Amino acid sequence: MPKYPTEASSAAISTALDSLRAEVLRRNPGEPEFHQALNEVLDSLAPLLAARPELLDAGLLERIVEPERQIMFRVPWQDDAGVTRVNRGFRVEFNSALGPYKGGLRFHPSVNLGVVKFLGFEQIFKNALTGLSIGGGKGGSDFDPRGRSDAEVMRFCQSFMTELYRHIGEHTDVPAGDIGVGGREIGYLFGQYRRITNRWEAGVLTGKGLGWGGSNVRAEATGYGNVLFAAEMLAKRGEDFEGQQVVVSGSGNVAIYSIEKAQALGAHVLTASDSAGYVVDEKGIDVELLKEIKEVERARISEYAVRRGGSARYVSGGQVWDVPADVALPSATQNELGADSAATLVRGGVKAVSEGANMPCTPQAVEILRENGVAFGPGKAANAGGVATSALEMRQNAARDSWDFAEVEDRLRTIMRGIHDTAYETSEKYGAPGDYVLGANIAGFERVAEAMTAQGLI
Ligand code: NDP
Ligand code: 2IT
Repeated sequence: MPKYPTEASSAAISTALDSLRAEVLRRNPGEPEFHQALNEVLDSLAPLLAARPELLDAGLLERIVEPERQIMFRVPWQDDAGVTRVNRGFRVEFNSALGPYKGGLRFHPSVNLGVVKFLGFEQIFKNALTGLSIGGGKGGSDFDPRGRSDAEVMRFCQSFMTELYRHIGEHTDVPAGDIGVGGREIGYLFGQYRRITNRWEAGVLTGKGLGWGGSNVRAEATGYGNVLFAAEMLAKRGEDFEGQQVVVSGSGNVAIYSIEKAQALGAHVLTASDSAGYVVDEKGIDVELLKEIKEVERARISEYAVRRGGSARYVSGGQVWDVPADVALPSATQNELGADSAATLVRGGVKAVSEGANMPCTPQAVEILRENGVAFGPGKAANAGGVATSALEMRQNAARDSWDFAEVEDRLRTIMRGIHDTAYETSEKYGAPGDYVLGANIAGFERVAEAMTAQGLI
């Protein structure tokens, strides 16, 4: 049984955590997303540190908040008019105690070092929670793929990989997709890696095409996994997805496959969105139409309402959280669901919120959901199905094998149930049953901390 903090030890722990926060702020100025992600983890750790004070030794906390390596590089490329463009590329190799650095690449104009560090930091604990052998990293660029031709995206990817290739490898660092990086981009990146290195090294990237080393279910995995996680949270309350009204934000990879899986479980999914607005469809989102518009045509979500006719309407601006629902699945981007939206969801009777995106709920929103007894699945647990399936892709690549859809989905289901149960049981053990934020942070942290301790001062 854990020892609970005495007055004195709890004071010592909060002093240690506060001075760490101050030091991280001082050394990493102007990186609000990184500070936010860091605070969320540190806010959860006091009960663990009280029970296991040895985790405060050997500078463990100081090491865990400092990336092992941060790479920033120039990415020059030529647009279709022959004009030279210059973007910035990033790869933050945060922690490799559990395995090669693993995490996606994001191409979006909002990407900067602080955003990549927030995502890389989250990824450490997310990857630990999967129980698989993957460290944490993240990368990307402030390149904006929107409105760029296929040829421009290819030239950009080739230039990006011309620097990145020297830092990655199947045993070193294994990137994948994230916002703005899907199957098309992974294809161009893999092609350039292969060309430069003269190696057919499948395990260097995940999210590859099914015909050349990709895994079944990887495209679906994050959305499917998030819905499976939410289903586990609902089951704890004696409920399931059948007949539930669901709101989903975003209309990219995670949103589309969250909608598909929620519908397969009998839910009525009302919304999808992009950065310009959202659609509400009283008949339920037509996921095949959504895929056609977003995956094939790469058009805007407003187009969905035009094509769908009567049952759907487009709301320019505004947010899906204004639509009353039983379950909310934020699946677009960080800090897209704030305090006002959380209060609106609570007024609408929401029972569960599960984060398909990384850190989509602000800390104030999470607090409101918690105060109102809403089941809340934090991204590092709820959206871990994507990276877990990436690890399954690496496993198939290493064995030069390929598993069928049902087998990979079965494994994904088992992994998501395991993540849910680990987070839940940890929350119980530390006196906060059902607090998945606390449970996920402690369980993820503990696994990384034990590996780092065992491996000595590195
Ligand atoms: P996509 O690029 O496929 O889709 C992103 C969606 O989010 C689009 O609808 C996009 O709209 C919207 N969006 C992006 N940025 C903003 C913004 N600043 N404001 C409003 N809307 C925005 O990305 P994914 O679906 O892959 O990723 C979505 C989220 O899920 C991210 O937080 C990502 O980190 C997370 N995630 C992804 C995983 C994966 O395997 N892909 C795994 C785990 C988490 P628009 O087109 O208008 O920009
Ligand atoms: O945020 C994430 O977990 C991802 N973008 C997926 C990372 C991966 O390596 O599959």
